[in-house]
Amino acid sequence: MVTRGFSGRPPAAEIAERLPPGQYLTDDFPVLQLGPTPRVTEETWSFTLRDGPKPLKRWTWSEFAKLPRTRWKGDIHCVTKWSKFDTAWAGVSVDDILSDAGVTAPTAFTLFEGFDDYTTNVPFADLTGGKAIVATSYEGKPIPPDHGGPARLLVPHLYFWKSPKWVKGLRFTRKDEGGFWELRGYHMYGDPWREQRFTGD
Ligand SMILES: Nc1nc2c(c(=O)[nH]1)N[C@H]1C(S)=C(S)[C@@H](COP(=O)(O)O)O[C@H]1N2
Ligand SMILES: [Mo]
Repeated sequence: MVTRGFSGRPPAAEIAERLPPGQYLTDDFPVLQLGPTPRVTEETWSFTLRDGPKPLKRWTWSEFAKLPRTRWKGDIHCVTKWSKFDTAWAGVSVDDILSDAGVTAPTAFTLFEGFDDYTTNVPFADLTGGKAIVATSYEGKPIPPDHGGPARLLVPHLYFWKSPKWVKGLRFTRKDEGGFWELRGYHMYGDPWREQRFTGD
């Protein structure tokens, strides 16, 4: 009989199949960020949807908590080459955020912002159909501050730098504008399966 044993690791063949090129599997959850963890609480957190500079709608924590919840469980892939399997998140899908605002996407491009002023761009097409959520829980508990709590974006089909921690807003942009890492040599799209790590990959 084949069991997963105590480590919870899938068999080697399955690991190989689920790992994008150049990645290795870790059971840890490394913390990677530009600066110190900003102090953001449920009281000070809010999320703002903008069209360029123009605010379309803003939610406080308690307003956000009333939106429909979406769960997602799956694998995440960091450009520094670690991947983690079967991570479980819950939050509000970008679809539900837009529909609560009564907004249809005004452009095809977006830029997300964190409370630490980190930014990253994601095409709007990559946010729809449940492909992206503003997560407020991890493994059934509030997200720890080091991993972006109280709320972080999760766009798990792209490298993890595309998932801003302490997320404070989504801004539609006229054209595809690079964020922090994209302006410093990282790929504008960041598909782990096509190994789009750096500009030109
Ligand atoms: N706000 C913010 N979000 C961020 C970052 C950051 O510096 N600030 N770093 C990114 C990078 S490069 C990675 S790999 C992941 C790491 O998330 P983790 O610390 O939860 O593993 O967060 C991403 N989101
Ligand atoms: Mo990263």
